[in-house]
Amino acid sequence: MPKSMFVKPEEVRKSQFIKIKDIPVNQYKSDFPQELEKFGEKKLIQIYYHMLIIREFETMLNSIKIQGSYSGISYNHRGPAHLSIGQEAAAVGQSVYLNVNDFIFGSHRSHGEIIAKCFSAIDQLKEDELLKIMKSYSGGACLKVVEKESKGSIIDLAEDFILYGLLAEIFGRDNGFNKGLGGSMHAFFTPFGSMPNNAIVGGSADISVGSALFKRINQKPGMVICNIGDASMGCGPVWEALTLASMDQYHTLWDKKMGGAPPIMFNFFDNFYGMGGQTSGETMGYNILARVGAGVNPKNLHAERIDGYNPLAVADAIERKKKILLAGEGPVLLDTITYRISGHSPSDASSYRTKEEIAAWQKVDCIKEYEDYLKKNNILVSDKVKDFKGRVKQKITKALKLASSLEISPRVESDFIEKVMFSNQQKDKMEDGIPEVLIPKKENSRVVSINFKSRFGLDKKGKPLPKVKVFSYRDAIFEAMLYRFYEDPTMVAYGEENRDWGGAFGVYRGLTEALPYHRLFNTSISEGAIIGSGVGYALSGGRAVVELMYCDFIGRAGDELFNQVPKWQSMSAGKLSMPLLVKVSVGNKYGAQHSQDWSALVAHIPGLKVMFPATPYDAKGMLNLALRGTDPVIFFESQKLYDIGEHFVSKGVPEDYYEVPEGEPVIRRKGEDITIITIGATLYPAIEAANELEKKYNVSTEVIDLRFINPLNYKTLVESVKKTGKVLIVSDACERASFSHTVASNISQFVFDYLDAPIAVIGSRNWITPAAEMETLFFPQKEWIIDAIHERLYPLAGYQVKTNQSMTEQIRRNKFGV
Ligand SMILES: Cc1ncc(C[n+]2csc(CCOP(=O)(O)OP(=O)(O)O)c2C)c(N)n1
Ligand SMILES: [Mg+2]
Repeated sequence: MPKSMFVKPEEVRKSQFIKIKDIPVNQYKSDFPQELEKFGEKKLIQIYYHMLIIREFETMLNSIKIQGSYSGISYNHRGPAHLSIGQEAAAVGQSVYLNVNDFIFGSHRSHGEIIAKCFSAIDQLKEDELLKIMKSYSGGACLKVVEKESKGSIIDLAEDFILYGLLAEIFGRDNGFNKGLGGSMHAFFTPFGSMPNNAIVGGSADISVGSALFKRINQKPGMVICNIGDASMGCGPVWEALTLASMDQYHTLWDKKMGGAPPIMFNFFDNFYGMGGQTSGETMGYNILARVGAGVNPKNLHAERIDGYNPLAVADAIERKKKILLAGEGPVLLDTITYRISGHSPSDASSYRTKEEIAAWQKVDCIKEYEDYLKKNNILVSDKVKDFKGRVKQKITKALKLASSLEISPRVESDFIEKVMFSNQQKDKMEDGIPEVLIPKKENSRVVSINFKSRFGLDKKGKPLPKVKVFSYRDAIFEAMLYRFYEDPTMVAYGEENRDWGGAFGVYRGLTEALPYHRLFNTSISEGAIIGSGVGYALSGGRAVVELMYCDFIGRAGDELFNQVPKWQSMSAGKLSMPLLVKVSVGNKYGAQHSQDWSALVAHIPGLKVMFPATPYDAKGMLNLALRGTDPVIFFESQKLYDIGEHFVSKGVPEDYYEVPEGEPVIRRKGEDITIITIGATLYPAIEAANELEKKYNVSTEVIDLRFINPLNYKTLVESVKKTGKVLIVSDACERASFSHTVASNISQFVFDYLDAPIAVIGSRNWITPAAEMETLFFPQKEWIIDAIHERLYPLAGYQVKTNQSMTEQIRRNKFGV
């Protein structure tokens, strides 16, 4: 809690009632003369036309999925198609008042939203702007295909471009918006403000908040809409996103000039169903979804239920809410009721609803009702309707013809995916500009105190210097953070206790005095949204450092870490980059839920870079490397190391900027007989073991600190093993399925012929972490390393084991799962 805000007992203990304001439900009143004046005839007709396009696009896909053909063209689409037949008015009405700078994120059911947003942009942009976008997108490949077939205007061409690009994406083709790597549920087209759509229910919520934070913090124009379904209101990350988006601090603590809260609208396309679960009445308790707004902030999130079967009611709401958002008074919640006539997916037999219910909604079909409305008011005539329908059918048929042909629309080369797993760029700053800071670096109190510290951690006799005198691992991280904050104007850091507290474990102490609130802030205890919003911030163009405090809290941000952070660069075929650093700290002393090294979990996920420095030199050099890159990095720290000084680089930790070469393990101690590979803090017991082996048994041990988990160059390891033939790998992670086993398995395969014995893996016991006083039973100790070497690799003359590290014991432990 900032000291500037006083929690007054007499205030908070006062007796009172919370008054909740009314939440409007379907308050829009149709008034044609007014609507005509407001939208103009052309726009009113465009709305109709855009709805028809979406309906036909989805009808075509339905026909392809169910019958294998449409309009005489046969095609077998093996992938998904979550259709939005019935929901067109909600999508088209939404985009009427959005421009290219306004972003929409969506769900698995977003073909309609993509088309609506892009067609609206086409109507707004000038012809030369449209051409420029189409010519530059994927080197003009998509344009070349549609150009051949299009004889109409630039607008006509741009419409074909969108329909073809989207369909090619759905069919997994090189000319798709994301070269077919996104597919139906993840298609998007950023030049028109159509941002990533997410196959994880509610997945877009926190990402959208991050994108809105990017706009607010970097003073970018426009707003952000998060389109999600009514059932996603049951998802934890959605609640976390609502919380993060409505933190008081945007008004109480952030500089007024920033403009208030992030401009985010949570728009729930409320079709009353999840897949088969009925939200209101069965799986949720909100009765009317908009009610939820009342629970989040005193403004009820400006919540409203609106009639998403009337495109003009939707457009009206967006126009009103946009003003609120741009004025920094958001967030906004919209409960946009709609109905999907189509099944959840083409295989859905609609066993959970009656034919009568579907028929009742078909009777008030949003396109038919709107068509009748325009006809009644003499804006549309039957002949024109026929023309439109003919044109629409022709356009969709053309898109299908082009996208279904493997000759016209091939797939990407087989090695393409590998090329886009990482962006691998180096950028000092994500955008030009002067970073906003509060004081010159040299005036920072921590910088001043660091000046009095020794940048090497050992005295002349090789003994560690007292902690207060030494430049520590913690200081190293601080220096790298401070450096990049003063270089990259887009860089922000946030998480729990990031500001006044000094960051988890005091690592950020000194940053608060250096940075304004909008660059360094505390968040709600919302691990999912902390990481997810980091994804949105990074893919919108900024650099973010987000923090999980303890590694154990990875579980709370599972989807974000496993599905969102790693995948958007490659699912966008490299069109998005992800300069996002996730800091996680491996604990000890705090027992079973605060002491786990889960490096293996993230090592398993393609698309993440994973680093684990064990020394101050590496902590600074690796963080420097990560903070100049454009890829997502999971940066492990160990609480056993925060106070430690530099023991290995005798010149100490440089004051100047430097980077550690990516993926390269480092030899900490040279040796000839045995190789010990360490991950994280086990470097230190390994060095102790190596010293003892040398001194007492004349065994020469090479100790290699892995420091990188992914990417990882095996060259140094392989060379060492070729020399010694004996390997032990040790880390603080529980032994079973640890990353050490991956390294062991790889080395065994790479240099099997050189090995004298099977590789020994030592990890923490496959237990809960016990109390601090009992931790030596759990974490690998020097003795375990020597015992394992004696038992499995290199019998030591006259040695008596202290623990049982034998193979028989390993077999026993496995048998009992411990
Ligand atoms: C986290 C997660 N859980 C479950 C699913 C499977 N699933 C896909 S769509 C869906 C229903 C979503 O309902 P809603 O959010 O209302 O969107 P709608 O499908 O109605 O558009 C479910 C359960 C998923 N994709 N992600
Ligand atoms: Mg739904």
